[in-house]
Amino acid sequence: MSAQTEKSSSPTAGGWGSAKAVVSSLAKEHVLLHGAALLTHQNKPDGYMCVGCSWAKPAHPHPLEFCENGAKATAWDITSKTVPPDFFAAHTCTQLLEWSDHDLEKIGRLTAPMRWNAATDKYEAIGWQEAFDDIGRRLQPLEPDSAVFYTSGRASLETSYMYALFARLYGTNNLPDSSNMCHESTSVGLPKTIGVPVGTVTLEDFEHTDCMLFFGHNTGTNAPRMLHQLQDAREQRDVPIITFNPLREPGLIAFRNPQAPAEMMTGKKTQISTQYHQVKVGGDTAALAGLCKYLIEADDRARAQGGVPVLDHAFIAEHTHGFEAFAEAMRSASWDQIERHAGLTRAALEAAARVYAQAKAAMVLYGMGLTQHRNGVQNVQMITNLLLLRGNIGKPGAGVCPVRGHSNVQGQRTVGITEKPDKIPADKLKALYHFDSPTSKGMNTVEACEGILDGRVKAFIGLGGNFARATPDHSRMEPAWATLDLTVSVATKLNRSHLLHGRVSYLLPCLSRIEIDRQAGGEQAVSVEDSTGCFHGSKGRSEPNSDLLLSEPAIVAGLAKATVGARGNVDWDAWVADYARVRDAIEATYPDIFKDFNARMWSPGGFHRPLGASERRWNTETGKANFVVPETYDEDPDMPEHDGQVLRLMTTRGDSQFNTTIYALDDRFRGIKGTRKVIMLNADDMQRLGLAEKDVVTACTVAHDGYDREVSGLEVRAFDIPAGCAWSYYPECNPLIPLWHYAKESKVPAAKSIPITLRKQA
Ligand SMILES: Nc1nc2c(c(=O)[nH]1)N[C@H]1C(S)=C(S)[C@@H](COP(=O)(O)OP(=O)(O)OC[C@H]3O[C@@H](n4cnc5c(=O)[nH]c(N)nc54)[C@H](O)[C@@H]3O)O[C@H]1N2
Ligand SMILES: Nc1nc2c(c(=O)[nH]1)N[C@H]1C(S)=C(S)[C@@H](COP(=O)(O)OP(=O)(O)OC[C@H]3O[C@@H](n4cnc5c(=O)[nH]c(N)nc54)[C@H](O)[C@@H]3O)O[C@H]1N2
Ligand SMILES: [Mo]
Repeated sequence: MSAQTEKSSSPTAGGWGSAKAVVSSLAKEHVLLHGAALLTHQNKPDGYMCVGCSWAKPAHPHPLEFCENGAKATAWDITSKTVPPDFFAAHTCTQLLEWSDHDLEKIGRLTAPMRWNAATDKYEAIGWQEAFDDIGRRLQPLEPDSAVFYTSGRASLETSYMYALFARLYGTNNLPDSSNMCHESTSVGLPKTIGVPVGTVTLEDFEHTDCMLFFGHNTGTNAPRMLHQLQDAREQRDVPIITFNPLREPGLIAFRNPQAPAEMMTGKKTQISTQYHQVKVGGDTAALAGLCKYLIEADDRARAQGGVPVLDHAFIAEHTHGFEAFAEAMRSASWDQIERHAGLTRAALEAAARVYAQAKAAMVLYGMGLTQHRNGVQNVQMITNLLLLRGNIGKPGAGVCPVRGHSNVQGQRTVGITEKPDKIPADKLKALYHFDSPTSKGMNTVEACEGILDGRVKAFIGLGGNFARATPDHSRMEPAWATLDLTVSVATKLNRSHLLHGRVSYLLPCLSRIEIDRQAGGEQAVSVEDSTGCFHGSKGRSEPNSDLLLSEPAIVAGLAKATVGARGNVDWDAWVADYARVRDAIEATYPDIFKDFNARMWSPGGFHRPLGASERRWNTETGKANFVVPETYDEDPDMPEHDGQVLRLMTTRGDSQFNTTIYALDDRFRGIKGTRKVIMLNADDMQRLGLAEKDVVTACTVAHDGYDREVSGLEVRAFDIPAGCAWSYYPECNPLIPLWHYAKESKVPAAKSIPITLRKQA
């Protein structure tokens, strides 16, 4: 409950375990030597950008600028294992549905375009042109809004721009993406408060900050390269790091740099968090309110006594709107209420607030622990409230840092992947392509699921990802896929979404970003945007896995030509021959962001997009940065009052996975081995519920909507987690999330607070 300083016995991220894991991942994919050579180019200005996370790529990289999990992602992509058409000849889809997620992807890279044959229930090889033509013929007669064009956040800026244009020329804004399940609470929350949809922190800010606060991000597993910046800040300038997380995540506790020989030999490690607060799942609005209340009341006292103010009143007066109403709400919030909802003591929250109050420049970093809640948008806005109180936006060392997920998820939004027509420059599209971009709002991820259930959606195109597995409510959703007329998946590896197909289904295998992309105009490069708003070029360096693979831009162009023909006068072939032309088109569409795109994409460290908030220009309705009064401290309106039986379940990633891609069954940092069918509980809750270590239980969702949602076979483990909370893995527990259990405003599924009860299995 209270602030804790680090004990030396705690687990450590990095270290020998990490180095060993890199070697073993390469060996498992039979690419030990080739992989090791390739990794020296990962995240380098002349190399390829890691297909894992979206953390910033420094201008002066480490000799080896990759982490254990980035190396795993690379090994997984360049594996020498392949899935030829013979494999599909030997297995029906129904048979393959019995396989685990891990087993399906582990078999290797897809090698040839395939079409599902209803008579045999098998995927069979087909020529590319025949596939494109048939897909185009089937899409053409459909009502455009009955087709969905999903994107997972790995596709490059070039591919994403082409794909969004294709969907709009076809006539729909149905462009949901993985961001709808991820940082959409950020994309909705930040524009209203600070007038930008993305974070303001850059790598340089880490060198100037005096304080970092982390909320709901598992940095050691999900953005491990950031540990270098945290280690530097701790060691060189003793910067305090305050973490709010229900779990004591090893990466946020201590780090041993696996690429620093001295640290490896001497066992030296750096303490990362100086305070660690195990907030209750869903308790962040309350915890942040506690910090804000302390600051505002301390400021009231200081000013009454003629002391030094705690708040930045000059900033508040010049740059913000709504301060008085917010301050009043915080003054009237009771500590009782705050402590109960946050699961933290007033003393602990005050200890954190005092450190924040002393920092000249502070930043807040956060992840899915904040956004994937019913109050996810409000959580994000509480963060900007806290920052605004001390003028911590728009000065060096300060700002907000939503740590994005997929390696180009932020960039896709920047170049048009969005279901919201007001987020795209329709006038520019009209000038360039002579068409009226559709004006009705498209479907986001949850709405696409609803449309699949109620029959409005007839065709689903997936550019990467594993939609059926990543989304909620599996037992309701899975049977519905068979009712679609057409499903098309552009993918590198086989996954469950490909097996849950429509009446006609295609599987189109593509190059990975790590592979050399040869086109008529020579070897091509692509580009991505990282979490700090910097754009980078990326050039593949590995020989493609099969001669039949096409690049993603080539596949999108093939589909577009066959479907929308000459509409828009786009010379799709010229774009595929030379992606620099696509970048010219991106620049013409978004001239302020992508000025001199082709020239600047190779700048070391990337080139930064202009952000008004970073210069204290506020692109909001009030023309100022807005304080927002929280509507409620109640974590979750779907959560029944605690009656001792209902637990709040959060579902997260483990160390050996990238989203639905499961590399192995271990979660090394958290000490879980050989299984993902586990549920971690507080020991007191176990006792009260009559459960013992290793009991096997069925988790059941508490929702009174007529559907039974269960996941069985979960082994119980006692874990250091706040009372009333439970933790298990994504995607195994996705069947428990009702489709309607999502963040208000952003519709991000509330994967971090599922009300469940447990039933002991015989
Ligand atoms: N190796 C690897 N890297 C990845 C990914 C991967 O799967 N593997 N996925 C990528 C993607 S798409 C994304 S979005 C990011 C995800 O990276 P994260 O944002 O770290 O996502 P999760 O793994 O879901 O972990 C959420 C964290 O929030 C904490 N948490 C849960 N509930 C709460 C809460 O109510 N309050 C607070 N304060 N904390 C809470 C959990 O304990 C956990 O530490 O990582 C990206 N990078
Ligand atoms: N319960 C729960 N659910 C969640 C979450 C959670 O924390 N809890 N997190 C949510 C979040 S943050 C996200 S981002 C989503 C992720 O949802 P998605 O982005 O849809 O899922 P991924 O698992 O990242 O997709 C993996 C698949 O992408 C394909 N792929 C990999 N590389 C490439 C490539 O280069 N090109 C193409 N075309 N295909 C490729 C492979 O076939 C692989 O099987 O899941 C969400 N779902
Ligand atoms: Mo994500």
